[in-house]
Amino acid sequence: MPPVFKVGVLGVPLSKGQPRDGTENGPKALRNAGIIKVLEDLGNQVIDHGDLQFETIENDNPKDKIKNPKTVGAANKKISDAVYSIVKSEQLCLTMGGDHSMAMGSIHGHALAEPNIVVVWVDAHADINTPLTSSSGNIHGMPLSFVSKELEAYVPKLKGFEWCFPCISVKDIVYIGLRDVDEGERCIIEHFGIAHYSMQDVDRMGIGEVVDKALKAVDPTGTRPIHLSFDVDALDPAITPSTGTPVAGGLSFREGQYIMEVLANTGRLSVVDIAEINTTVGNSDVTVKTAVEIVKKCFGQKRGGNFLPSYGLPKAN
Ligand code: 5AB
Ligand code: MN
Ligand code: MN
Ligand code: MN
Repeated sequence: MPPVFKVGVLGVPLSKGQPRDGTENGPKALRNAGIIKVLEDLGNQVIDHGDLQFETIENDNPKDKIKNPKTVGAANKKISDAVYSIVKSEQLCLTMGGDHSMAMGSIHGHALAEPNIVVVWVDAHADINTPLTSSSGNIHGMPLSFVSKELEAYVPKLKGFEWCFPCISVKDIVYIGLRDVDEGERCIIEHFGIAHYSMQDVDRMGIGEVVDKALKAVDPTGTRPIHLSFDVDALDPAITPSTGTPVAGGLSFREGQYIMEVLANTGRLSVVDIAEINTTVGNSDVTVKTAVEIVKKCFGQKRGGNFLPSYGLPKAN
């Protein structure tokens, strides 16, 4: 029988962490694709918390290079509060983004509610630029630097982020799917010894060994709550073309599903972010369809088949 979860769904229509319009439509696109019913049909109890509403703060000028700091800071404070209360009420939280700056609030809220989390970051990118290493100034490439204790001394205090104190250790992070990492990010990964499995590792070891090693690296005892932050650009652009920063040579559909099935099987998933769908980049149907299939695997759907507790095996007479 499949595991059955109490799922709290939260829409996070955020786009100001990156330069393009369109990521704010992610939650609507997933809802229109029937995500709530899909989760319910797997036997889960779904509590829909609706979509957060974000303000665009006026005169939100760049601070040094950092773009939209007050708007992104205020939005992430709301995300943190919402995720905190969903986790506290013992729901497995699905946050539907939204650009990936959302993970700052999501991890923050999660860590406040569950101080012992590990973060599995599935992405082509490392998203650990500091405001000083970033060459784009886009906050969706920085969320992990704001929440990591070891990086506190490297992240300048910015207006709008006063609420965001570092709440995880870089030792609690593991990456899967990396293939576009900036110089400063690579330096951070090596300097602090952050666990990481790039596409080269996936090619060499296969996804089975990568996922085993990744989980052992951050949680050898297999006991800690898991925060999964899944950027759709981790997958190959052939299956998720509608995203702002696509990188060729990504995870296959099967590799993506495999990661999700294994994480669901741990029984320790506690928050799942799905980020960076951009409906205005090309025709988003394929991307949304892929995202729904991948998300399903986190919430109990198994490729080997499922049946609900209510299923009665028909007798011949
Ligand atoms: B995404 C880049 N490293 O900092 C930067 O899509 C890209 O959330 C960030 O992973 C990509 O701007 C952020 C060049
Ligand atoms: Mn990415
Ligand atoms: Mn990302
Ligand atoms: Mn992106």
